[in-house]
Order: sequence, then structure tokens, then C-alpha cells
Amino acid sequence: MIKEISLNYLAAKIKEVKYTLILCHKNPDPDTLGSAFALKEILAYLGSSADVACADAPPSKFSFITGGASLEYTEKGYERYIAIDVASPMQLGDLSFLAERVDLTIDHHKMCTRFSEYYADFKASCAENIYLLARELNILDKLPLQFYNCLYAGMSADTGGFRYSNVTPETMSSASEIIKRGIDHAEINRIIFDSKSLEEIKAQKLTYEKMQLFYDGALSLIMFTNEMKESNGITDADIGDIVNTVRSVEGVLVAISLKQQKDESKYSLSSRANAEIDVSKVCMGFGGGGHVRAAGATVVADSPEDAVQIVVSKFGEAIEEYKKGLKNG
Ligand SMILES: [Mn+2]
Repeated sequence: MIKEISLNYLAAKIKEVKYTLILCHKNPDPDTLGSAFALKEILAYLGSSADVACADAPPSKFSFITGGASLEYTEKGYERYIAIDVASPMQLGDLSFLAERVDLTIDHHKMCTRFSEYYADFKASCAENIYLLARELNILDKLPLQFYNCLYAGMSADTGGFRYSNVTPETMSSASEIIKRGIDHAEINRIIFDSKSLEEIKAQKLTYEKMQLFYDGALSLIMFTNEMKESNGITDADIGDIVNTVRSVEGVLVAISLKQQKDESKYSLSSRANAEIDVSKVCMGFGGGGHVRAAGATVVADSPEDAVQIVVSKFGEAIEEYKKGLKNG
């Protein structure tokens, strides 16, 4: 059944002892991973054993969250499926065939396609919701330090190190409670923000060389074609959140990254807004979703050039509308 549930109801559901599979979104980031492994700790405390699965292997630097576990899916007769930080069935990637089995979704995306009972408080990170769940269950003192490492990783990653507009006073007080537990927050931030593989640096260099600007510099875009990826020996995981690189150009209002997929007619799109422009609305038009200032989708096009053109024109409309609003406002 697809209906929104309360924190109280979620807590009651989570207490049911069941062999559980926790599903992360594709191209896993510290929020989906941290929230999943933190939930696994909650379930373990409550007597349920659980595995975590993801369509894509996480970057090795996130092994401080995963413990290096393989997240490959194997059927093991699970009694419960929980999706974490997954805004639509499509976000499960190659595991989207499991969407119909999902019993429960814990999320924080406003613009999304629901596919099971869901708890979605629009917090800055899904990890914040997992923290509140543990508090609701009254087990904060029972959980190991690793639980707090996982939550901090998710919260810090989804807020860009507590710098984005999604941060609220409540975010900071949750983070404060987490830091009090004695985690090494500086080391977690170093790994997330200041540690890159050579391939990631290569992707960065390509981005500086190849990014394009439109609408007098209001829109910045980087396209990674399969050819570019292959000839430079980089994968989608290395490209990661490269959209933040194009976003950093002065004057940019909307930044976009496009990655051509194995199915050559598909391009995975990430977008970020530096102003009050609702990029999740534009992404919904492509069948995607996300947050007001950070959203994604999959774009279908005949060629990389077409993909760029389609995307530039749709986001251009949103930029025009924003500029009109500034003039009139
Ligand atoms: Mn998230």
C-alpha cells in the first residue's frame, strides 16, 4: 500500500522481527549508505538480522560506512524490504525490479515517486530521519559508535559539510548530539570531501576543460559521454558529484552534469541551483525528482548533442522565469 506513515507507526513497524533487506539508491552516496547501515544497527539491536544491497558498488573510500561489505543483491528469502533515501523505483537502478517487494521507504525527498508505505520527513538528510527514529525508539544509548559514524557521514554529505540551505537549527542539534558520542567527525569529513582517487581527479580535470556555459554564464554544464569515460579510464563512480565543480563558477545559477549510460540513448542528469530555482520541478518533467536545489533524472536522447540541447532548453525556461520574477519582484 502506498501511504504516508508517522514516525510513531514507523517505530512500531521497525520493531517487528524480520529478516530484512535494506535497499540503497544507485550510485550510492554517504547518505543512502550511512542511513542503511545505521538502520542495520537499529534492527540488530531489535533482534532482526539485515543485509544491505545496492545496484552499484560504492567507492572504496566509503568502506568506513560499509565495513567493506559487498552490496551485491542475492535472493535469501527476505521477509521485509526497506528502501532508504530512494526517491523513485528508478533510483534503485538495476535493482528496480525489487521495487514491488518494498514494504517500507524511509526518505527525505519532497519531489519523488512513492512506491510503498513511506516515512518522509523533509529533513536535510535521510540520516537525520534515522537519528529521529532511534530517538523515538528510545535506544540512542544502546547503539554502537558505528551507528553515529554512519549518521554523521549521511548528514554531512547531504548538507555539503553543513553549508547548504537545507540545514536547519534541528539539523545542527541532531549533529551536536551525534558529535557528543565521540565520533571522529573531522576524519569523516576529510574522507567525504578532501579525499579523491586519481580517477576522480582526472574527471575533475576533464570537467574544467570541457564544461560549457549558456545564457551568459547562468547555466553551466558538463557532459560525460561513454567515449570520454572509456578513453580516460573513468567510471560513473569517479564522476560522482562533479556537478559541484561546474556549480562553483561565479555567476552560475544552475549547474548540470550529464553522464551517458550503458544504454547509449540514456543520460543520467544531476542538477544544482545556486538561487531560488526549483530544479526538482524541471527534473520531474524528465521523470526524475529530488530537492528544490538538488535534483536528478534520466534523459533520453538520440545523441549527446541532443541531450545537451534538450536539457539546456528546459532548464533555460526555469532560469528565464526566475529572472522575470526578479525584475517584477
Ligand atoms: Mn539523501
